[in-house]
Amino acid sequence: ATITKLPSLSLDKDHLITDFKRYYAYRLGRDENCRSPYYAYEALSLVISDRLIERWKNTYNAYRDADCRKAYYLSMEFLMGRTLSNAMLNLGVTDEATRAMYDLGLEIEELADSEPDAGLGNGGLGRLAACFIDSCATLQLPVIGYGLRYEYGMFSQGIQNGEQIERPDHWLRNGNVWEIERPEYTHRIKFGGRTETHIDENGNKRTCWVDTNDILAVPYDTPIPGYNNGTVNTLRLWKSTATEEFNLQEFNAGGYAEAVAAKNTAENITMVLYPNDANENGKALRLKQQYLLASASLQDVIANWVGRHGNNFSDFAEKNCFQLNDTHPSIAVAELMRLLMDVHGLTWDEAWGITTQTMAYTNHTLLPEALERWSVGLFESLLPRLLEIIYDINARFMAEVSTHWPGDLDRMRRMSIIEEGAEKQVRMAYLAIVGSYSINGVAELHSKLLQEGLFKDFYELWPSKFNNKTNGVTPRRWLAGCNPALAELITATIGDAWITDLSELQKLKPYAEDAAFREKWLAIQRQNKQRLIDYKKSELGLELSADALFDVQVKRIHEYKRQLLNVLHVIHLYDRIKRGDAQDWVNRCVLIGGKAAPGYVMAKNIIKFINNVSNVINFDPDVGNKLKLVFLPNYRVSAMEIICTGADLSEQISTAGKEASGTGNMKFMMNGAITIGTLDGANIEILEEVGEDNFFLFGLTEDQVEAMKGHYDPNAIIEQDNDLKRVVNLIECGHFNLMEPGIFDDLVNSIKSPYDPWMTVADFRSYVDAQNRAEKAFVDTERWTKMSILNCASSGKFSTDRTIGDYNRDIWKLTPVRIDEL
Ligand code: DL6
Repeated sequence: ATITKLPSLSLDKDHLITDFKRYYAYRLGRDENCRSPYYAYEALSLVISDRLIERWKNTYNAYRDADCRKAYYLSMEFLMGRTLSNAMLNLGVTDEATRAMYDLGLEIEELADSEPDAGLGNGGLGRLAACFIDSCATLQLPVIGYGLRYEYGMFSQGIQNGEQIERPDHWLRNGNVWEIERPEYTHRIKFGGRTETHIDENGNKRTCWVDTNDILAVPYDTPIPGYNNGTVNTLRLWKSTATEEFNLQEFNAGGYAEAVAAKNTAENITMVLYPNDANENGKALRLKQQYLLASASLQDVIANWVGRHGNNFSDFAEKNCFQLNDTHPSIAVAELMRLLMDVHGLTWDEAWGITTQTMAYTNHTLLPEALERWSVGLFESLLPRLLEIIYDINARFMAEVSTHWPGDLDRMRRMSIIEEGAEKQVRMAYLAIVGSYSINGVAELHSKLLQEGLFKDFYELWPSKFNNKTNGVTPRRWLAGCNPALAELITATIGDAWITDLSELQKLKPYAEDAAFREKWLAIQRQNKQRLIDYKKSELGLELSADALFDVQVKRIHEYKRQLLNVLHVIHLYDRIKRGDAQDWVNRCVLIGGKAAPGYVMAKNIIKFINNVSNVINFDPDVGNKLKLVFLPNYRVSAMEIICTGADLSEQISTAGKEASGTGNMKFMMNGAITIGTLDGANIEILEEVGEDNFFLFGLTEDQVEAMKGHYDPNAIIEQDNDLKRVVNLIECGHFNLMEPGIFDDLVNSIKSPYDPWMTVADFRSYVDAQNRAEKAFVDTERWTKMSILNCASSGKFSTDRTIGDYNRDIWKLTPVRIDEL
């Protein structure tokens, strides 16, 4: 105890300066000749990190002393973005640190800007995990995040000749000041080999998994501070490494190169994040990643348990629960069974009882192609013991189905965890459902559609397992942090309770009628638009005007998200200008950003299309300032922090029934942008909160989309709509690819196909009408500002504090642990 007992570190400016200087000069070995802000960023981060670490220790001790129930959030992705600004905000030290840096002649924004994004995720699902752990810490809930420490995060996107190019994101190149390696908590992970059964000393049949190729999972911990509350939770990310004996064996046999190669094979597992958000990856390496996450995390929790309770697991389910973030970590169901039975000697029934009382599953997509399935052959060679357990789970489950629906073979076939066919597959989502006590979707409509469609059979069997947990975003990063000017105005008007209770924003509603308040609001929105323009100016070589309507769509590029519909509207506006139909014109700047999965040809084509259309429009003298189309390259968390504050109109235009929830929609709303959107995902709940007068609604409903299948006739729709006909004609006649004939043929054919699942053409007319309504509202600045204030004021529901409160009330049932502030 004495070697770690230290006086607590001060948060005041002078102490920050002293510590900063020490780190800068000694730890980093820099002096005044160093011009790079990066080292100043590192030095300040070390100063802040010290202050987090002492609270971290405190929190750890408090959880240990309380012997409290804990939840573990298992996720293949944690899209954290940058850490420094958020850590300072939550620690309540932003002002002192800003002044400290100022006294040293440094600008804190410049420092913060030199931090690389931790891009360990694809998009919504990974960012949700990051928002969740912020809220858990703020609500003082004992929740640990478990994930993978990818050496390379989400690729960095470049644009060459209008096309996406992918560059590796070696985000750890300069180290990572926020993490602490904890080799003492390393776990061994088995792959390959075979199983053996024998009878133990009590006469019970035991299975051993032998002759395996093992690797090690080494944890790296990152502190996750709550907002001004002394709590610092843990995000534990696993890195794979080779075992010592593996290297030695090869080495002693004279195979130095082989030993190094073996090390590489082991380290490859956590080398790179798979950049697909809506498609299964199907690669052995991906299955290895999933298993490594599940096994290392479960072993970690069990080791902790055994350290306190020995091999007595009778209270384990009372004290622990695991939330599976999507289907990716669902192998955890079988792995918990294996660990409890094979390693800790429990019977099947005991182990199954614990598993099904501790596992909870969140589904994040209705797209069947995104649900993980693994071939039985691959499973057999990589994880033979796990396959046996899955077969056993399935056999018992099939018996239950058959008791419930005697003789219904078709239903058994539909519900089986093992899909029969030329190549048998393991349906991982079904494994998660069978092994979990709770199954949730991420918005009302999504949860309903899971119950009525994708998981209908399971819902009929276990209706009480199913529930909804509408997503959110953390208001610390997505309002207080990214929009300091607006945050200050809000706090000056209604106090600062909104930062931890976002429903407080309601109190802004009356101020929508206050002209002086509106003026301040508008001035900030304008300033933020200018910040967005300046942020992109150097990259784009284009002058944008803050007077224009900023119409923004940023998200992964996918056909279901319908960036194409957006571009069809842009071309329609261009066509109007060219035809001289531009009376009462509203200048508009359309910004689109997002990454395409590297193997998704159509999505990459959409990026090329956006860039080609933008090249034609932006440099046409007839168009001038009336219309601009800009592709924002390399969309990521830190970019969104600027983009979402500078948008007027938020494009949420997916085909109804396809977007599980969306969370970008919430970030825009929170920052006062107004949504133009379909009745899809969380848009529906946004509309409910803000009301139809403050939302531009359009498009088919999910029911109508379903009903139209089989007699959808896009060519007839095009034929009957002159505006649309001209738009399609412009594309077909090669107006946007004069020097590159034919490159957009597939794209046009896709929207003209009666089998187009996204029904882009069907929503064109009502989209254009909604856009016209948006323009009318925008030119009436007073009305628009009122709408903007009311959007922000109505966004309280979309805080992850509310979401996590719901998870905790219905699924986790944890008791908050108060931590004494230092
Ligand atoms: O729940 C977070 C996020 C939702 O907001 C998005 O609507 C949803 O697409 C996303 N899901 C995924 C998983 N795969 N797909 N598609 O990223 O989750």
